[in-house]
Amino acid sequence: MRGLKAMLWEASVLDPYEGIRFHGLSIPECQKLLPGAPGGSAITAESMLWLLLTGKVPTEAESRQLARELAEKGELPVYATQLIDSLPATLHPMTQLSIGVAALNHDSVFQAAYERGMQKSEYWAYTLEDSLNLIARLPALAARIYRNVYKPGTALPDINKDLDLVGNYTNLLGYGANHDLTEYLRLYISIHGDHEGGNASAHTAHLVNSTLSDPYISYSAALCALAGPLHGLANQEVLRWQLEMQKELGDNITTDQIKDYLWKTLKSGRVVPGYGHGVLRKSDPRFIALQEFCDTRPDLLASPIIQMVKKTYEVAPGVLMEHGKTKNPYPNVDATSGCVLYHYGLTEFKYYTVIFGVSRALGALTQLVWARALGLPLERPKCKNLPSTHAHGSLT
Ligand code: FCX
Repeated sequence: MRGLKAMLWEASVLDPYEGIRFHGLSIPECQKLLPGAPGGSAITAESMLWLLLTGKVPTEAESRQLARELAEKGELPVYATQLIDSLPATLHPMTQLSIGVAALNHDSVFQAAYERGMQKSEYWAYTLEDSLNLIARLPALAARIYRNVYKPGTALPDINKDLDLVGNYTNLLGYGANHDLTEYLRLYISIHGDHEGGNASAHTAHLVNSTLSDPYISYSAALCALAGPLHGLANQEVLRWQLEMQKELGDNITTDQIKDYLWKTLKSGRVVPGYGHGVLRKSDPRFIALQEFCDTRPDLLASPIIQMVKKTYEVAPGVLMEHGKTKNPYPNVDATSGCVLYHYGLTEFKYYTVIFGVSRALGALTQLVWARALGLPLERPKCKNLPSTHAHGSLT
């Protein structure tokens, strides 16, 4: 279905050469226009959520009002904490997130209203309420998973009503005192929020919700798509791959050594994680924005893992072009996103896609609201059959 326009998506457009635009705004334009948190300059999740949902740039006051509203709804119900605490710490954090999000449909107002017999014209309003409630609860859910898997026995703070969503999330993860990491996560979460509707996670939410499944179970399904290594799990895979390279070749690695390592990866039949894309045909502007974040901070510039990302970027496109398979030899956002987290001490890379999952909710859920407001139908594409499967016994 590549290139076949088969979905309606209100909030963003992905151009192969320009990259993502959110309601017409490029990432640098969003960085200029969308309000940050008090004491910070990175785009807040609330500002991006407002833009995605309404098509308008919020004022600072509007963004803060939304932050307060989300913080007030942010605590997890007891049944959800008990469920998450009962899961084995060895279960992948993405599976735990998908389970937790699905379970929150216990409180779905959409499902309750559907049972009462609501009108079709009311679908969007209940979808909106469920979506905002879910986005509000994601930091507490995602942080509880992190605590259970990596820091068992430590206390989780309450939600601070004066903080924005990402401020609370970083605080709950135990990194609230690290201003740079909080700002990085604000940028990360806002620019990962939406990437047009055809990506596997957003598309899954759209498909499942078209059956009138509520937003919780629709987004839980989307998280299962995000958990695949060709999609969101790539940010975990990039770090694993970079660390393996570092272990084999040391810190002062040369670009020639990286070239050899890239060929070794390709010749073993593996993909180079963080490179290539289904739509993009140039370096991902999200990758560029995260690199620019690194360029303004001396500690990140001096970090061996960030230097390795930069050196890899110098040679990987050439190697991938020579290899000749991928249509896009340039980096996508995953080529750098996890490495910055690693530098800041958030080293548990199996957790990284959970952060992506907190973010992608902004786009995937707001577009469910529009799909229901516009009365989009049940999605049911026609299939092409293989003639041979109709013949009796042809598959034996
Ligand atoms: N390394 C090696 N081979 C690659 C490659 C890479 N980074 N990217 C693409 N190829 C190969 C494909 O595997 C395919 O090989 P095949 O003909 O033997 O099946 C061929 O090149 C053509 O693929 P192409 O059309 O360019 O890419 P697709 O749309 O099929 O796939 C992804 C796009 C992103 C899945 C692919 O580039 C890839 O596997 N990249 C590495 C994983 C990754 O970084 N994923 C994250 C993507 C994104 F940012 C996100 O969703 O988060």
